[in-house]
Amino acid sequence: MKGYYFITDARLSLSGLNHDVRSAIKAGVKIIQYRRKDVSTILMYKEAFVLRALCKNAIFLINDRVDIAFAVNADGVHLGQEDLPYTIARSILGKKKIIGVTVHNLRQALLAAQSGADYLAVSPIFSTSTKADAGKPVGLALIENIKKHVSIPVVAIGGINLANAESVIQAGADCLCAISAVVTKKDVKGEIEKFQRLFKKH
Ligand code: TZP
Ligand code: MG
Repeated sequence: MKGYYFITDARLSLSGLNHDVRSAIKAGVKIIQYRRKDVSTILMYKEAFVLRALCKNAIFLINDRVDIAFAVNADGVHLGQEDLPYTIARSILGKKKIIGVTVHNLRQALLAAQSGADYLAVSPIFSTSTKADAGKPVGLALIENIKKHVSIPVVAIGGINLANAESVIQAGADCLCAISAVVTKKDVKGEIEKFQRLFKKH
């Protein structure tokens, strides 16, 4: 697990969810997360069902919702600190599914890793307006610190753009996600490729 990690954002998207996910796939992205807030369960299910089919050759994860992940046979789920506990999600989804956990400090990172999480998302690295309740920026130092203590992949998220992405990779992030820097642009594929090129240098 290395490179650019795509997360949908229907509110910020210029071209729509399906277009963005297709662009990410065309750019060669290997992990796609469907993240959708404040819509009905039926709409989430329908959108996720379509995206699942688009992401045949990519890892397809669902944000927050273990039920939707199960319903569309996603490859797994991504959980924040206020979502279902990791152990409960694991017991519902089974051993084979991927479960990622967002962490904001070393204590949460150690706990998630010990529990069996498949990867960690460290957030928000920098300040961001994409997620209203993202909390205070944790900075690059937390990536470095977590990488010293855990062996599972670390995804960096929050306020990442082309100007600071290099520093995120230097700090040890295995993957990075940049939402607004990508989905608000006309050429989503082209923007993702710029981030991917940064990983090729390492
Ligand atoms: N989780 C933590 S920060 C964030 C999410 C979903 C938003 C990241 O968006 P951006 O536009 O890349 O700062
Ligand atoms: Mg969540």
